[in-house]
Amino acid sequence: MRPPARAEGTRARAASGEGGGPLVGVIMGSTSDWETMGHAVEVLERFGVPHEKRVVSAHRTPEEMARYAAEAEGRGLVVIIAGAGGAAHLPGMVAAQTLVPVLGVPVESRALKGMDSLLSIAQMPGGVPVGTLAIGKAGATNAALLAVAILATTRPDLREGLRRFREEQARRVREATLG
Ligand code: RP5
Repeated sequence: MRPPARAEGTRARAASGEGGGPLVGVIMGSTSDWETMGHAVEVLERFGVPHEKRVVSAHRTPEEMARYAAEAEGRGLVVIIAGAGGAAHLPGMVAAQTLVPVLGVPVESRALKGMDSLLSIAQMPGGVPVGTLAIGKAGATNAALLAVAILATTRPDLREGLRRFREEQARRVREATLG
């Protein structure tokens, strides 16, 4: 499958860090997922990564989901972060219809505390990968950090940003006081 010329151009732009359209797509199955998925967007904003956020439901708007996946590469998305809860089919069904890497975030469900979401996202059949993160806020945060790390393979500025982020995190642990 040869990527369209626009995708080639966007990849070059992603590599250089020049401005333009979104490089990371953050999608979620429902507005109720935003409380969790907002943490992914927060990280992308902190690193200055161009992104978009959208509700796309595998069950309630399957045609839109298919279109989003089919158009993702041509629109220049480099990574898709997909969050869903319960019967969490969104990340897998998007991954089935695009070559853009999909990171799945299991949203904590009320009934089963997100175990259903986790297993729905993690247990993909061999051949159609979804990079599955932890349930909830940690998963959303880490999905965005992984997206930044993927972009950082060709962006020294983002690599440096990640290095500073880790240093700052370590400093806070060392300086933590109890009681
Ligand atoms: C999933 O169903 C969504 O990802 C959400 O986590 C869950 C519940 O959705 P709502 O009923 O809150 O809209 O598709």
